[in-house]
Amino acid sequence: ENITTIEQMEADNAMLKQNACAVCAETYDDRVKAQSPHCKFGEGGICCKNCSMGPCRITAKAPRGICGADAHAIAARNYLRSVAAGTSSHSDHAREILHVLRNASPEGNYKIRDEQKLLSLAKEWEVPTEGRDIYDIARDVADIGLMEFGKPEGTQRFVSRATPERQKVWAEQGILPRAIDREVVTAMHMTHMGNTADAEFLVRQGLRTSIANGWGGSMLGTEVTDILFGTPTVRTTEGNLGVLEKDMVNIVVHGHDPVFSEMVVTAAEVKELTDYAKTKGAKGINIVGLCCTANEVAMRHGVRMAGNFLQQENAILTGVVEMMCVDIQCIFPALPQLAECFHTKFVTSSPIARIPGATHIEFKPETAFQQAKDIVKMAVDNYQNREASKVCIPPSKKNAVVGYPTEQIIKHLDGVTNSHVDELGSYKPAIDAIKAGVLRGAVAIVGCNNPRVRPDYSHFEIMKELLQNDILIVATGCAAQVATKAGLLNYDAKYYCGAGLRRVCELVHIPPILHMGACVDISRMMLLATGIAKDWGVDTTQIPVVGCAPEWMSEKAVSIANYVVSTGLDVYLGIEPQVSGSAQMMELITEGTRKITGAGYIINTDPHELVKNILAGIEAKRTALGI
Ligand code: NFS
Ligand code: SF4
Repeated sequence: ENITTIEQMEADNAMLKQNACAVCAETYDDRVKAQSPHCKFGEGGICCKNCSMGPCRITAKAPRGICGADAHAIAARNYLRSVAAGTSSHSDHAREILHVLRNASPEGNYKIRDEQKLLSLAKEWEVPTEGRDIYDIARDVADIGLMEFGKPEGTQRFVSRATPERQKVWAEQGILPRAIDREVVTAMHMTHMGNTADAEFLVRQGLRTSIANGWGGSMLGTEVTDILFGTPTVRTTEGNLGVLEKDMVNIVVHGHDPVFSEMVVTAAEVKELTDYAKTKGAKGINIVGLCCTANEVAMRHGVRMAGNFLQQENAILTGVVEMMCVDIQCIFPALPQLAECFHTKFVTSSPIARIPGATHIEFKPETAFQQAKDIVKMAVDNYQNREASKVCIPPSKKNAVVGYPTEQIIKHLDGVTNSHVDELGSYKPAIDAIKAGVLRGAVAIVGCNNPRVRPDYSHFEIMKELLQNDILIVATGCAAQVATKAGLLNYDAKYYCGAGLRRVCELVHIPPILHMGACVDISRMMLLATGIAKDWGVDTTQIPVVGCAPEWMSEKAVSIANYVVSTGLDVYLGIEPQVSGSAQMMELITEGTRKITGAGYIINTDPHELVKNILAGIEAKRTALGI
């Protein structure tokens, strides 16, 4: 069996837990116990502290807050605030990168690596390119991109990339997003004490705010990251904690912003530093990634992936991490304290994510390369402090093939021997396979892992069953890393597929789970679904393609789920959104949005049941299309 089972992964975790106990370190599972049972009001979304007359909690005896807001208003307001926070996170991340693009120069630390992508975006935005310096064009493009955050009028530019039917739906429903900041601010305003109390309108603003993410901030983030650091291509790498090396200086980059991690990766390749590591008795420098940053650097450099969200403490618990350096998002504030139990240096780099106990080195684009070299040197200097008695590296790791943005997928489809010349550059070969039933459909599996359920298990079970049922999977974020750890992200995984999917994998030479990147790259998935729908001649809501987040946890995920629904794709959730204290909200997110966008959530905390729901949903789409 060329697969790592969940039981094996759990055995690794147990081994590391012993290491934690040996040094009296606390880990997330201890805190899960301390936090259980969770507060029912919070779980149901019916605690409001939006003003200081409260906090107000809704019970049978007290069905309204002091101002009179009911469970529906409170749950909907809290939910909208999550969408706003999630949209802010992805979009602020994108804005930082746009500033880097704006200041890129041939002599500076950041250069343009994908001129083609820059030129096509310039063309899309009608920026003159003829005879102009590429860096001047970049500045103009960046300025337009930055205006998407605060332009006084008009709607998001990337909306025009959606199917014509989608654009019409968004316009008719009044959910076309204006400037990104405007939608977030409107969401915050609407949820202020004494404003909207009608849940439906809060849900509508949630959709609009999320489109400003998926078809705004996130899409900008992905585009500009590709322009600066290169559009990803297919690469082979490895994943799981076994990528940490006993006799090398191990540096873990963790977070989301490639502006930071790209530089650290580049610095670790500098000969002067690798030589320096050797003078310290190490065989070299081993850079590995964690969480979405892992996806970013794996797709562009083949950097190996140490693991996903709930493995961040485990990485430190191996005792061989000389340094964990982080930028933004999904970073446990528990890490500096945990690092203190070992020799590990914990470095924060962003003013957005300051954590007590960390060494803070504020990363600046102007000095980035030098700073990255200093950071790497600091890690090398720390190698001698490693304590042999605390070392425990689980050997598990798997090969993985990563790097399938839409451009790569199209390229593979073009390679299908029997495709006609007029079908080049299109999704027609994939559509034909779906129409013929060789493929039943596709599922985008995304999101985090979450101790509310058996971590990684839901992902794993859902992926295996979908593959057996001839469903192609595209994956991003921490979900993609479950596939990596399991060994499902390589060509051999075709042996776990149904006959149809296996044939497609062989014909097109792809693994059955396509790694599309970080969570910010779920925008790529929206373009993939849109491309398929356009080439099919239908709207996105009609194609047998859906989204699934089996173990999501973050507010970013709430925003994502909303924009996927806005795009017309159903979203299957394995964790219940925190609105169950309101029957109206439960109805709105599962059924109500269908009347607005044609899609909604299907929620089931049992992964096997959720798979059944997905398969039924895909078959229903097929039937409606008459295939
Ligand atoms: Ni997505 Fe990436 Fe992972 Fe979840 Fe966090 S790393 S942006 S939010 S935990 S998938
Ligand atoms: Fe209570 Fe209303 Fe204030 Fe919320 S806004 S805390 S429900 S009084």
